[in-house]
Amino acid sequence: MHDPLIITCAVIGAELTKTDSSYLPLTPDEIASSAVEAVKAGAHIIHLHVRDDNGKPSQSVALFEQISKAISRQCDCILQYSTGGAVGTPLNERIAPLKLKPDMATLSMGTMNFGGEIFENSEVTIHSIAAAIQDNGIVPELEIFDSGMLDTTCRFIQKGYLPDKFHVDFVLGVPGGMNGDLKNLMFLINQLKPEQSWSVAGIGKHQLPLSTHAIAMGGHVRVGFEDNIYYKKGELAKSNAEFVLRIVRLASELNRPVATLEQAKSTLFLKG
Ligand code: KMH
Ligand code: ZN
Repeated sequence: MHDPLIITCAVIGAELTKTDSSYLPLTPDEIASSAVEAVKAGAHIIHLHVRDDNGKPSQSVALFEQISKAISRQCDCILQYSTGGAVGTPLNERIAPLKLKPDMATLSMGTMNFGGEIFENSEVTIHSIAAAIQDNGIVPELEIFDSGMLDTTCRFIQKGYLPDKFHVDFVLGVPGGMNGDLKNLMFLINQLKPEQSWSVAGIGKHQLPLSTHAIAMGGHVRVGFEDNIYYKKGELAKSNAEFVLRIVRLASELNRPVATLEQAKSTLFLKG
């Protein structure tokens, strides 16, 4: 029997602009409203990046605070801050918003090519972010973009640098990481212990097939504009909520119950 399904919505990310899609939420109000709509559609976790006045990616503590408060005023959900930021964001900025003590924060487990750029996560960087997460009493979500990052995770746990109970998210399809082929997801989950909770974030066209397989196999799902802007080939999604609603419908068709917020918190090692 699988755990009830947890849905994450990654509402904007750091890379996309209005040139990619005019439907992207960029201002603080737009990001908060889009997140609230996604939660009302069924999302449990909001994976949060913020943008500044010019729509550029930012790790501003004030903006994270403003948007988090706006979301929390309007709905109950699990707030998960990005510590990845944008490619090239300095370490001190990546960890700065953690002092607001969100429920969760991401921890990317290795350096990689990220499109034409380099997403730097040396062991020193991973250590520093892991320490900041732990010091603020935040639950990490380990972001795995490639199989070696799972090996790094095991090494960090064995050395006691990370808790041995963790939730892992496979982000598949970033150019430079593992591609979104289902065989890659199978390879990764075959290395996990049976009780390990995992989710998958498929990039672009991989989002729908990987999400569907995750629902069927007992994993959890991340959708949203950060990873994919198309609802179907050639048709832009108009909102994050559309993606979430589709996952809720698929779960119902596949007889996978969707978690309550309390069930999601318990699966993710969050205190009620
Ligand atoms: N924007 C990417 C370079 C995370 O949120 O933790 C990194 C990223 C990962 O989005
Ligand atoms: Zn992100």
